[in-house]
Amino acid sequence: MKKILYIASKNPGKILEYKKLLSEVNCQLVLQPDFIEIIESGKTFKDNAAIKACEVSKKMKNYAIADDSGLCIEALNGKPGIHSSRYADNDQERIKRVLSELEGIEDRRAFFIANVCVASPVGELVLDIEARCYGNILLQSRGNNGFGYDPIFQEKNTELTFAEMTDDLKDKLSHRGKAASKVIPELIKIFSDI
Ligand code: ITT
Repeated sequence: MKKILYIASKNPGKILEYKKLLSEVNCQLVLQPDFIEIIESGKTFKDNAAIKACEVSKKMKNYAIADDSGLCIEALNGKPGIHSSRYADNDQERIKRVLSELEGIEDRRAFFIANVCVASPVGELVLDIEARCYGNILLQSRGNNGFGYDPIFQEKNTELTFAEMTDDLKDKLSHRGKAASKVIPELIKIFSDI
């Protein structure tokens, strides 16, 4: 029987991406049970990713993977940053808030960041990887794929928004995809030993 890896997340967009990204790891992916409520009390992406992975792994007595991610906008001094998921009530409102805060501002540089953590069945942090993807915030949304701020984030090299990319292209270029590509070889080792 395959060993279990919990995805410590309640974000459907992220979960979908992890199911695809982690398909080559020989494990059974299980979602974080609803009863686990985690307070993201950290001051950094790393703190929050570690809190999520460690709490779920300890409670479920299995390996767990979590990410804390967000959009950092230069002209807004890094906001929404670690508050990206709490910037307004839903994705549409969050996009509206960012666009209104950037109204009249020429410098649209931004990056997405993901801190991915894996914790062991006793709640010990075993992996911690950070990755970024650079781009610009558009004046209005473009594209229908993805989740969160994807429609307003234009990736620097392709000039496509994440919402205009195929899943495969987003996985190759995104903060989460880049972090996952570093985590996967380690996970393959962990899950081949047990
Ligand atoms: P979990 O903690 O349960 O995983 P969450 O949505 O609260 O879900 P975070 O605290 O890490 O997760 O917040 C990340 C937010 O940053 C997310 O809700 C989006 O608004 C935004 N975000 C992160 N990665 C993104 C991506 O690939 N595309 C668009 N928006 C993204």
